[in-house]
Amino acid sequence: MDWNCFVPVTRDRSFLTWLLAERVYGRLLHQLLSMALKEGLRYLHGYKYKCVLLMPSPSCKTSKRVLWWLILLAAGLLGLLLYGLPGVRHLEIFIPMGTCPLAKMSLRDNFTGLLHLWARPDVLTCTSWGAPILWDGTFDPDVAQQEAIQQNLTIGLTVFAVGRYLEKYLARFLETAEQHFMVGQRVVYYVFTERPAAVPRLPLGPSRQLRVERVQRERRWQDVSMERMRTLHAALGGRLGREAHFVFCMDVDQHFSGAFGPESLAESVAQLHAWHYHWPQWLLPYERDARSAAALAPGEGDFYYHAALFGGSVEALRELTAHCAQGQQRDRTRGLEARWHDESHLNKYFWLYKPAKVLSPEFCWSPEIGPRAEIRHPRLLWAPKEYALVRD
Ligand code: UD2
Repeated sequence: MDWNCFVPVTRDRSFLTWLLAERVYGRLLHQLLSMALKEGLRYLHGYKYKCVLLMPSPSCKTSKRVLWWLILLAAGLLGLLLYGLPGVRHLEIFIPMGTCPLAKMSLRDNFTGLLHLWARPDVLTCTSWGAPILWDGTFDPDVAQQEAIQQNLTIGLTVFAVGRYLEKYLARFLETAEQHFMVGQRVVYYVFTERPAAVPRLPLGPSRQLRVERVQRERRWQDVSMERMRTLHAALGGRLGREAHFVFCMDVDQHFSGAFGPESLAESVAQLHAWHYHWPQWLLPYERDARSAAALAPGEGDFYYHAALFGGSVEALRELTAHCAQGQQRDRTRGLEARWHDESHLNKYFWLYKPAKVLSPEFCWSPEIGPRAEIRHPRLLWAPKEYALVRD
């Protein structure tokens, strides 16, 4: 059984397993919630006595802050309990993302030139190692467009559509990529599937090509997802690597909704996961089993990155895919499988080898979360997850 953002997700269809998970989960949350409430009431009582009835002192300020944290904690736990209510989930926007210490300094980007990191004081616009986090308003898309044309680039976009994912998602993914992905640039799509004949032949814009590569169909969806690393590694060492300068690797169950241009290019590019970008590090769903090659120890990890979108130069991606494929293979020989499969290995890789550019969740947003003021211009949207329909 897997856990998706604290919600147990059964991969098998056993009702008993599901029921057990529901009970364990429910009990755990119930205990946490009552602990938070009890602590909160105790504090409230002490606070009222000390700071309202007696003389207010400087320690009252601290108490007030602790009280607020407890209220937020209780509300957060309640949010988890009522996970289905998007309104409750919005409380997480009160968890601060931190501010960019470089915001007043000039951070330059190969494609956009000077970045306006201070233009978005509401969000974190750079990492601790000095990489930009791209949010709408921090870059000039026209400058990036001109720079990419001058460099005469070819940009690859890879996507896997195996089994029912092909009929369900591929056409919309490609149609919308034609409207929004690297418009005005030379693009080569690489579709990996076990049924090349079923790939829709769409009319493509000038300087845009579609190549279809046959892959073997793995029996388990987890293996389809993980095998992508090995297949991509081979493809990057072959024709894809020869014809593209930069490549993006994406999941197929999403569609473009806004301009996704060369401002997103860099030596290595990681995507902040829409469901986790406000969460504190200790809550992030990294692989924690120390025996796994994907494991991150407590205290490790910068952000939680999304495997539905990563990219970079051909050389950088060759290294990334080799690292992840080797990690997955090592786990397999030990009888292990990382919690979030290829995504766990990707997160380990980006912890060890920091990405040169990070894309904000605006670049890959889940509409299920609902609208947020800080998500001004979503460029890629997740399709609703219909696992029962597309997975075996
Ligand atoms: C999450 C990640 C995904 C990957 C996966 C691993 C999201 C949006 N994505 O996806 O990047 O890390 O977890 O657990 O959270 N595919 C097929 N046929 C299959 C199975 C998968 O073509 O039978 C391809 C397809 O491109 C799909 C991708 O693999 O989009 C990832 O699989 P998924 O979307 O079912 O996994 P999901 O949504 O849990």
